[in-house]
Amino acid sequence: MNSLHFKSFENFLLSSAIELELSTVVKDIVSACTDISKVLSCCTIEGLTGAIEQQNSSGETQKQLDVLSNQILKDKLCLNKSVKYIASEEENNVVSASPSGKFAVAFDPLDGSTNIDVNGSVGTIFSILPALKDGSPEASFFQAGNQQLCAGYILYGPATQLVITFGKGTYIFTLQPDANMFMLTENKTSIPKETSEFSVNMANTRYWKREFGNYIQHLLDGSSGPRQKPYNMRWVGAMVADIHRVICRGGVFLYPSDKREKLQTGKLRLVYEASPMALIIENCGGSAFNESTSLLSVVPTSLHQKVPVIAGSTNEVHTCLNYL
Ligand code: P6P
Repeated sequence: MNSLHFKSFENFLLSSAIELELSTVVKDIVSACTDISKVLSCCTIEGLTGAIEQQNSSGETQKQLDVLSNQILKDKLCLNKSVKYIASEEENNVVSASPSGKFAVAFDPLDGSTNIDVNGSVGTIFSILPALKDGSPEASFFQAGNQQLCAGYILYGPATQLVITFGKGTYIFTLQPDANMFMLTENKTSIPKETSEFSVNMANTRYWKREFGNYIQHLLDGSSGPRQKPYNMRWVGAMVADIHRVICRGGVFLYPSDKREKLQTGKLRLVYEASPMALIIENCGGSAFNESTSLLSVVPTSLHQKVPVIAGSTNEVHTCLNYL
């Protein structure tokens, strides 16, 4: 079936009766990410790979493309009168845009950017919250994930895909580069409740709590162990790519808290990574928890706060939580 049979993202927004101002913000994010996709496709030729001599708010060395992707999104959103605040992994503080704006937008502009130098998959993760009329700029981002109006990611892989939810199902669109349009290729996707595939960085085994280590060991024991079936493992090293696989074919994505000084509450950031991913996953029948609570009910207390993430096929998520 050729792409003419697929509904475009524009038509999807119109037919879903998404509120007009929210639509303009989402379209600006998608437009900026289409520009990022073009930059990534020729970054090696343009000499844009590699790191720069500065760190982001989490103390991670920034890549040139982290900074450039952040700038593309910021420039676009600061021109949108409906955007009041912007939060980004690459910005220490909240950026104030239009004082009369209705929305607060948070994003990780280039998640998994260490994959760039090896032409691996990377992505942009975004979250849209109602901007609060009163309080500090940060206060608009200190809302639980279940207050999000929209969450999504763009996966820059063999195909560039947009995965998005407005709270009524999760939809997958694929970029048709010639037409510069995203076409609906998966309507109301659904994550299988059971899985035989887990996603974790096994190199961190020595840092895990005993209970989490037991959970993983029983997956590795396979048919001869208490789980009584074989498990497979995948780890791309970019949350967007690993979560996308979980959304497409099931699985459980695991980044627990560990004994390392900076990772005692996990590695992934709540506001612009875990919360949007949790809304996306819960809207296609999956589950997303820290090590005890639904991630959508966790209220951020700092902009770059980190959380553990146990997310994906519901039954496997709850089995893992029972170990913890
Ligand atoms: P590790 C990328 O740096 C990231 O924030 C996520 O996208 C990814 O899932 C995780 O960190 C990878 O962490 O410890 O395997 O390098």
